[in-house]
Amino acid sequence: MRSMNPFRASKGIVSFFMLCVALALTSTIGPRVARAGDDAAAKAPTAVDSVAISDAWAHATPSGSHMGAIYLKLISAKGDRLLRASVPHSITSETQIHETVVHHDSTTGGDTMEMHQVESVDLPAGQTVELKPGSFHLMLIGLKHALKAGDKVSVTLHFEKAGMRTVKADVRSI
Ligand SMILES: [Cu+2]
Repeated sequence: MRSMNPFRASKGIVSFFMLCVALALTSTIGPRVARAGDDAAAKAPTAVDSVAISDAWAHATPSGSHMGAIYLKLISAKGDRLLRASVPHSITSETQIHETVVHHDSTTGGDTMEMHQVESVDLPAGQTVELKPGSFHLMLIGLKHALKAGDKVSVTLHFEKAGMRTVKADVRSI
């Protein structure tokens, strides 16, 4: 069972980021278990149960914005799950794992995007799972201040097997 967010937008008119922000403003997003992507590209980490985390970055946000998003790449040697993520409360009130999905509407011929909060992200053994615009992302809700290009945001990831890992996400201009 998943609850669909009522917000929809035409692809190309509203950016993934802005869509994400708009969706996060609603409170009707229902969690569901996500299936991981299948972007198998990077090398597997060597240690058992370890998860390699790379390319963590966040969108710079306009001043006054209360929403942000963090993206990164994950690869687990033996298979794992990302259970939750957290960012210090000095930066944001809440951090959620979200997924954006694109649906093709055969009636109108256009594409629509919807975003859901997910309970976890599967990390199949040896496969790169990328949190990226238009897909999985970490949604920062209730930013205390704008994220400026060049800043670094500390993000702690909680894995089912690998435990807790903290990395720095580079803030990049949109
Ligand atoms: Cu989001």
